[in-house]
Amino acid sequence: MNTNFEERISQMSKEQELLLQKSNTQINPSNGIYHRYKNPVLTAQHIPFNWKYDLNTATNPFLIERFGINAVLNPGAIKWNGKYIVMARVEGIDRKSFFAIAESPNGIDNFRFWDYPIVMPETENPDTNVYDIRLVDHEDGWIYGLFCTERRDPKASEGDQSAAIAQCGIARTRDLKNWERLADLKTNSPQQRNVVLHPEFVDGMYAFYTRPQDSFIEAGKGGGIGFGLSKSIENAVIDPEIVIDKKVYHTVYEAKNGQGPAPIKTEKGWLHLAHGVRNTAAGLRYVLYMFMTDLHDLTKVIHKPAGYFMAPEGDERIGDVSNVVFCNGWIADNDGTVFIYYASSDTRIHVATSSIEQLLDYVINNPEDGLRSATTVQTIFDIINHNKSIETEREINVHLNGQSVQH
Ligand code: M1P
Repeated sequence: MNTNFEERISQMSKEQELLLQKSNTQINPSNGIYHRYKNPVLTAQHIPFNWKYDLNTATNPFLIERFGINAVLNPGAIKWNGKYIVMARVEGIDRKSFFAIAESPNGIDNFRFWDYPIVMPETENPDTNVYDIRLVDHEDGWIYGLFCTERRDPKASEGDQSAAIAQCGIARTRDLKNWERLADLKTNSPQQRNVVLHPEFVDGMYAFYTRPQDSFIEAGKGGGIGFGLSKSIENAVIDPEIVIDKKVYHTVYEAKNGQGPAPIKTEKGWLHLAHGVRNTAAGLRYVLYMFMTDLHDLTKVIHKPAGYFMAPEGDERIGDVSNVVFCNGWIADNDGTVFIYYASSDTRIHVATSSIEQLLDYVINNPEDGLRSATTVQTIFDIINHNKSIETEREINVHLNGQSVQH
């Protein structure tokens, strides 16, 4: 039987090579805060063939895809050895997620996965699922990866096969290839997701952003972005855990929120990117928002523009879990460029570029949420009136300049 084995491999390789080499272009005009790009930077189609196919005609005469990849999403990110590295959450068709690293020379295209996915060691209590890693180059000299580890709730009844407990797994590495797994983070919360390590010591201790939550999906009376310190990273324990950025009624983060990547240090304060969730008739809607904390008091939010920084747009709105943008990785280059790696609808990864200068302007000068329709109208009035005064000034200048020309 002719299965066109060689021909199919050759065609698939050519198509994938075209995809991997495709250059990315900025979408214009931008909103002044960041640029989106035309193509996603990583998708399930970027996964190497030899992860999925047995390429031996003798053992796989039909060239059957032996294992499928469902999605590539929510990556941690880091600049390492001059390369833009993303550590993606790769989800197999079996619904298990694992981590795999892809690198790019310029941060916006030509991302290629390394030869093998990452082997993440387990603790004595094996993870059922691991996802959403945050990479941090800590001042102690290690690169840490904090991620969500999910296991079936041991108290769940036999009939309930979806009850899970999410906690924070911690691992560290020096080369991004060999990982040392440490004990899972201990807090007083029954559920933890979106835990992020702060890159600097605080009072000689490791500092964490957390997201305490009552149940697996619902934040309940928990929720908000928490903060806590631990003397040890090998056996990290946080107590107390205080909430620094709460969920708030009738905002884009009224149902729950969570810290994105580790914050970026600037001369004006720490820049934070986070996600906010609200419920709608069409299900949960995930957007990104920003805020800034004080340089010396990480628990003090000093600026927070109203509403979202980024919401799903166009094709981004559709996917496995539609109406979602999620970010757990960004890279700030020495020249001030910021690469924001975000996933859309739990399916694919995109990049947006900005700069520290633009993000500071946005976070410091964009109006805060007044939390009422009337204050929103006042905000718009302020902008219009400011523009009117500029228009009037311009008219006066034109008039005066015109007069001086006549003299
Ligand atoms: O499906 C959207 C996101 O849901 C979870 O985020 P959170 O913990 O804030 O609810 C995570 O599973 C995340 O991976 C996913 O993108």
